[in-house]
Amino acid sequence: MDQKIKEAYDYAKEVYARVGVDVEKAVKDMDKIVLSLHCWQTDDVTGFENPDGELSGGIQATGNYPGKARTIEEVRQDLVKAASLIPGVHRINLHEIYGDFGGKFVDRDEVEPKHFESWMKWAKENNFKLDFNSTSFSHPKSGSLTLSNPDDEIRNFWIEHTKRCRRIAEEMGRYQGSPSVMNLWIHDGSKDTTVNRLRYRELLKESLDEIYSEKLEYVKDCIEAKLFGIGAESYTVGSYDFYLGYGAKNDKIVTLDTGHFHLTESIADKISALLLFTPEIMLHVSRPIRWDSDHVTTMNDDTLDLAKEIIRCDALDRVNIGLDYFDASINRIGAYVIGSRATQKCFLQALLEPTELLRQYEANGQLFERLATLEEAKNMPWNAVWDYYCALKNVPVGESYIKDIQQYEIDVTSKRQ
Ligand code: RNT
Ligand code: ZN
Repeated sequence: MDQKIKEAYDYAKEVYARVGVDVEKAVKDMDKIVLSLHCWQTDDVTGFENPDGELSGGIQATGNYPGKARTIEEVRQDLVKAASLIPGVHRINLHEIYGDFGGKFVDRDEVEPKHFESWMKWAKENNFKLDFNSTSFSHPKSGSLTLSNPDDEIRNFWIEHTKRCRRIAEEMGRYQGSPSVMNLWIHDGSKDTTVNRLRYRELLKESLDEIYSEKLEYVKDCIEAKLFGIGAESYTVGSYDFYLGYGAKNDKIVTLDTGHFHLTESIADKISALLLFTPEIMLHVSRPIRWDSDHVTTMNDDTLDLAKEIIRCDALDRVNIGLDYFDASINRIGAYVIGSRATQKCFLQALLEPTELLRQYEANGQLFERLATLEEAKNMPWNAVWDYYCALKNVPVGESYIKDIQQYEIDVTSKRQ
């Protein structure tokens, strides 16, 4: 390892020891920060069911940066490249539309574990574990209501789809010897004043009851709420209150997508409340700009606060960390690497927080001392620890990954026309 990196790390250990922080332990604990990399940043949420179709369901990838992945091989190649620039061992999060359908049209109510066999093998070979998502959007039957649709034919179609997705996740979990996190997000909602709010929510509740009636072993079921979508501004059937209630009552994991709340709402503050009433937490770490715009995650205050709360609650073993953004305006591999490393940096700072000292101050009513320590902690040399961690894991230190991505663009993605 570069001598300068080691020296800076040793100095950081001294600084942190003064406030009672064990830097070596923090570095070890970084291995518990397992990210679930969302496959959909590779190709702007297109998938392989209908590669020429339009993205629907109130979400949109904006931008036209060249070089998006067009095939399953390209998606995998890009994921492997991105992962090689992110320290640690991580998971891959698939959507149903990314199945290996062999060029044939497989409808959502026909999908089977066999369509994900090649993914499972690939993941094992590349030391990834897989997570999964049912896909309600970008389909002729998506409309504005799926699992909450009063039309039985459509509702049953989506129930069947979601049940099948849970079975696929079960197969993944069994195969990899680690439960697969199976996330359910549907876009159901409406653009303008809705007068039958209760009815659609009743229907969604009934659909979920039916979907979850099948007991599985290797699946962690998650339900993801949202505030609104494009074209569904007035009413979202699966609102936060709805899923929080459902999750608390039925022992389901509530997914917190950091773009799915009012912009002044603190997602960090939800952690300690959810932990008391739901089994685990799933995160979709994102960056909303003015709305749920799915910008690339950066090391901002929101993400830092979220990471700190998780560490302060000692909840790493109950929190699943997924990323969720899709920026089509910049190099997509770069987008993964920036967002993943930013999330890791936030968790590293959280692990280096002098929490014990802060708690003592708080308990003693020494609030000046608490605030002063929080402020000083911001400029303690956590970045020296980050460089050391990257060097230790044999990934590029600092901004040096930029040239790797530029080279990959020259060699690989720029040739995709
Ligand atoms: C949409 C949700 C959802 C999707 C993915 C593609 O607002 O955040 O998680 O981003 O399922
Ligand atoms: Zn999400």
